[in-house]
Amino acid sequence: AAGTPGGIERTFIAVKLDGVQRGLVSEIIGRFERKGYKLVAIKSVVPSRPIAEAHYGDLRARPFFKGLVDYMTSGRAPVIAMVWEGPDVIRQGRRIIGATNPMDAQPGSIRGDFTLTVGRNIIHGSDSFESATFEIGLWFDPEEVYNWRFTNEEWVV
Ligand code: RTP
Repeated sequence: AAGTPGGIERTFIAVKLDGVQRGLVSEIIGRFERKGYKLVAIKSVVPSRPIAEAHYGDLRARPFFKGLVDYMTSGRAPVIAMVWEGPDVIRQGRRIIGATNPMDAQPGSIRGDFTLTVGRNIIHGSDSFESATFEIGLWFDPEEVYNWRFTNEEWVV
């Protein structure tokens, strides 16, 4: 059930513009696909200031907040916003991504393999059921999230 660890969940994952600039979109999507997760929404978007501020609302008091929002909204590249679905995808997604600070991110994780500094850590992933619900609703209209099923028959012919 939604919100039960180990149950089918949805999470909001975004390749940030530094990840787009570095050509890591397919690498990041590939890691979630190969793990077995299902891509139920994706779009390329330059977030408005209100969306970026709401997305990072819990960091409003932090000294890097304005710089972070300026960067996200700069339009130097879009953000690739996605919703991924599957068992435990919120916590597992955070493991696939790795720790926020690249010094703490394990090799084999996305940040461990590709990032050097916390301010350019290329990807975002929701950190709880509550933030996933909030972020999916913030970045996507309901009709942009498409419910589909894996099948290994119908596509062959
Ligand atoms: P995210 O939400 O992006 O997955 O990151 P997180 O939960 O692992 O980390 P959080 O503490 O929520 O920070 C959000 C994002 O803010 C930027 N940041 N910059 N310059 C700095 O010291 C600093 N600290 C954090 C990072 O882009 C981080 O992902």
